[in-house]
Amino acid sequence: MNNKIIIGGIIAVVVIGGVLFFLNKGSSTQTSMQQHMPSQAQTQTQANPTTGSTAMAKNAVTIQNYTFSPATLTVKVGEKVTWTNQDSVGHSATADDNSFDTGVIAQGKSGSNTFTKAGTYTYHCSVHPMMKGTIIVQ
Ligand SMILES: [Cu+2]
Repeated sequence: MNNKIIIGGIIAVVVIGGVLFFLNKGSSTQTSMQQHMPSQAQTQTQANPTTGSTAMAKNAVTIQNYTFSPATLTVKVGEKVTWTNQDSVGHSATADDNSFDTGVIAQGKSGSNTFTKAGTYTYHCSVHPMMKGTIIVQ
């Protein structure tokens, strides 16, 4: 009799454990989806509704060794430019005419701006004003 109770208890623990494992898997998937939410909210405050790896690959400027690379980038009207900081110090991409400002971007992070008007936009880093770059919007 006691053995049956113990075996029944073990089976119950295994079944409950299995259910909890799958529930946990489900919630961790949800968590990874939710992690995209803050970046979207952040982007919206910067008036850039679109995010995504495809957009990042295109029109990407890398900030490394206190340099914007490429220093001059040509894009089309309506396109988004993404700056990714590879330096351990923070940098920004700030328009000389203040028409856009990514804010200070930490190491490994990105900032972006969508250019809706044609023109030549010279910009600099607000932390290190000697860092300069140009976006040409056609
Ligand atoms: Cu800088």
